[in-house]
Amino acid sequence: MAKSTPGDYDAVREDIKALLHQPEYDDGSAGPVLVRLAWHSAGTYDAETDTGGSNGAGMRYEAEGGDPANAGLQHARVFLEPIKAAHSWITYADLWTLAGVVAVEAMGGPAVPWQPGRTDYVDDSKLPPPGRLPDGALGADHVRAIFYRMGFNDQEIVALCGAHNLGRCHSDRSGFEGAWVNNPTRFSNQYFKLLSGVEWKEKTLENGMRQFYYIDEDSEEELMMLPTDMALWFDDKFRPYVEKYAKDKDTFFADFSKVFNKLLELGIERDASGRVTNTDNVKGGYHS
Ligand code: ZEM
Repeated sequence: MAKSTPGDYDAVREDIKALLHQPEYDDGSAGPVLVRLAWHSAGTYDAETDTGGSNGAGMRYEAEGGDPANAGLQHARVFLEPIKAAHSWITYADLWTLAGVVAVEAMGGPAVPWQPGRTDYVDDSKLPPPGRLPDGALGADHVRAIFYRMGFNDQEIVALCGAHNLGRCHSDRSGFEGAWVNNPTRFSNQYFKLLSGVEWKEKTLENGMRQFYYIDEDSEEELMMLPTDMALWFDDKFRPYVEKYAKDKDTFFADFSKVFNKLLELGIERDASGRVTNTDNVKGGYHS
């Protein structure tokens, strides 16, 4: 990996793309876990207190990184270390979010607008408390409480959850097991097609976790849904968006691009030229 001039984000993008291929890792790709890293780095945002979010890369610290919801994301951070070593000028907060958007596009998804300027400066006594990320075992009320807190509406929630086209659950991380779709390294609207199109049955794993399953007729592969995924289908206000995205891949891609960018910008303040103005990242009360 060649060193780069500060600000050469294209060089960083190229190096991220080159590391996505990981023959020894899940489905041969680091892509899905990098998307999850970007999401969890930002998904702690609380609009009311203007705390959390991707600014500060707080997951480097035990207080945030040790949230059980973040189990397994050390793999994603380790994948990115050689990139940080070669391009030491990029902040972790920018690198983690950029890796997510590069991975989405490289796996066949939409281009997602991305702006740099996040800081790694964080007052570690003010890290977001554990419990700000969603719990897959719960239902629609919980999903709304978590995502409304960040400032998203129902349509945006459904679009964001379409990221479950990618990757899989690991019993040693979340306790859930399996992938949502047959080809979990290809970004598509297959998740919505399956959610709306086939019959899901509930089961309890040996570890006591409840999830939903469907045996794909062609591949005979068992696919899964979390209780929160099923909630998007059972809920009268979420369901129309699931149906729309199942039928219309282009609309899903356009909406996902917008909302993933919005997620990664939560808590980042910019001036008219796009420069980040809150690089001290110390305001707000994280203990409310
Ligand atoms: Zn996920 N997600 N997620 N998610 N997620 C998992 C995996 C992945 C929820 C959730 O509990 C889980 C969003 C929303 C929500 C990804 C992206 C995005 C796993 C499995 C769980 C349990 C973890 C494991 O065991 O490794 C819940 C409850 C959500 C909302 C209600 C949003 C929004 C995402 C991005 C925009 C991705 C890519 C994965 C796959 C990770 C991997 O390692 O393969």
